[in-house]
Amino acid sequence: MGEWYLDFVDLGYTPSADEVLVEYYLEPRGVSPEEAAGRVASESSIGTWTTLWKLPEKAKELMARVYELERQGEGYRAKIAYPLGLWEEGNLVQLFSGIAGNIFGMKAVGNLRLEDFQIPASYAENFPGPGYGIPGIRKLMGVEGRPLTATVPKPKIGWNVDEYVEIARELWLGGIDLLKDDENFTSLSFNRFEERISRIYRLRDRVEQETGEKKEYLVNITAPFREMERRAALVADHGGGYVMIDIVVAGFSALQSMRQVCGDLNLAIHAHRAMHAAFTRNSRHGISMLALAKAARIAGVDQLHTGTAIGKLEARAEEVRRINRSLTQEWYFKPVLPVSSGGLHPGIVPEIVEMFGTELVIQAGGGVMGHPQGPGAGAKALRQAIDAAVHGESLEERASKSAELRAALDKWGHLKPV
Ligand code: CAP
Ligand code: MG
Repeated sequence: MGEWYLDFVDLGYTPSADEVLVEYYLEPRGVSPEEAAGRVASESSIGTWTTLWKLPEKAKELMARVYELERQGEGYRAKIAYPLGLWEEGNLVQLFSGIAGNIFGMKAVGNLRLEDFQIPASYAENFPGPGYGIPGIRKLMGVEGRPLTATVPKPKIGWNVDEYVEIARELWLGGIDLLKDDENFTSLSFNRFEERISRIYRLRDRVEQETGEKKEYLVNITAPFREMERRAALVADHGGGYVMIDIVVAGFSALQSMRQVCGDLNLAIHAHRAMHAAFTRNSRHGISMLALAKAARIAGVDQLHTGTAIGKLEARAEEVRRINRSLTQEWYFKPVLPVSSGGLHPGIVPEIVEMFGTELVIQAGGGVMGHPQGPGAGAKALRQAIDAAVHGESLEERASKSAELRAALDKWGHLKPV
């Protein structure tokens, strides 16, 4: 049949220290596991469906190689080594065009998932990584020993600027560190970006003076690239410290460019991952959140949503812990601060701290804005719950001294939203 896929399989091969190593889960369809893995290696490196008239010497050096193939569940775990020469220096977009491109559509695999990848130092050195990282964020906010708190003024869209500013004032005075726009809230007819940030940052400066605490705004600048560039400059002009970018919908190209823009403007990047579950959720097909988290750290975000395991959105605790470790453990780049968000409220804060520790941002939108006594009380209840969790005090014990926490527990108890 003139095929050469098995030329990309060498199960006795030991990868060199200078190769990109990728782990896939795959389910062969109509071909042997070796051929299915060989097709993945071929299509993601130099090959196509047939042998060719001529193969330049360079191409032979750049062939990817399947070096491990083991049964796993309904399919196989394949490990593939990619020579460094395949990859353009500093171009994360091109890396994913290769290791996460055409291969997902191949007929020879019924399912295919990119589970994890490793890069050599010679590849990593071409990327800036996070500008702030956890140490920079902790220094910026002046907060140690507890999770940072964030709140989205829910409903996620609908407040005008006056209303948004008033809610922000109550949240910040109630003890929330980071005001956060929602992922789909950018600049709308009734709440334009320019007016909102001008008013919010003036308020922020007043509240900082009033409380003596650092306050910041995770302002959503997600838009076409040139507009993101303009919005980031406006944020910097107003003395902002962060921007928020929906990194999946924006894409790696925009993210890498915005990392340069934000580096020049000294802005931290809060990465929202809206749309990730379109490809991370299915354990047999797509791209793992672990791989997306590593890519985000390489691209240089400072904070990244990674899930709660007990909130309203799908994720297993061990998987979230593994993702958080991939963000914070020693690597080529500064550590990235995980963000736990999605269905959180004061009644389940101790479990979040128990599972994920305090090197974290805890975002509660509905869990603060749904407090019966309003945003300020909701903010206080969240901080009271965090303080109790950090100091090993039970919520009930703390609630006996904190009316706002009592009211939150009366409404939600220890409910795990679904
Ligand atoms: C949470 C949230 C976040 C999700 C994103 C929302 O609001 O603002 O976008 O946490 O999911 O819009 O649902 P609530 P993840 O606090 O009201 O649930 O963090 O898993 O990426
Ligand atoms: Mg949201």
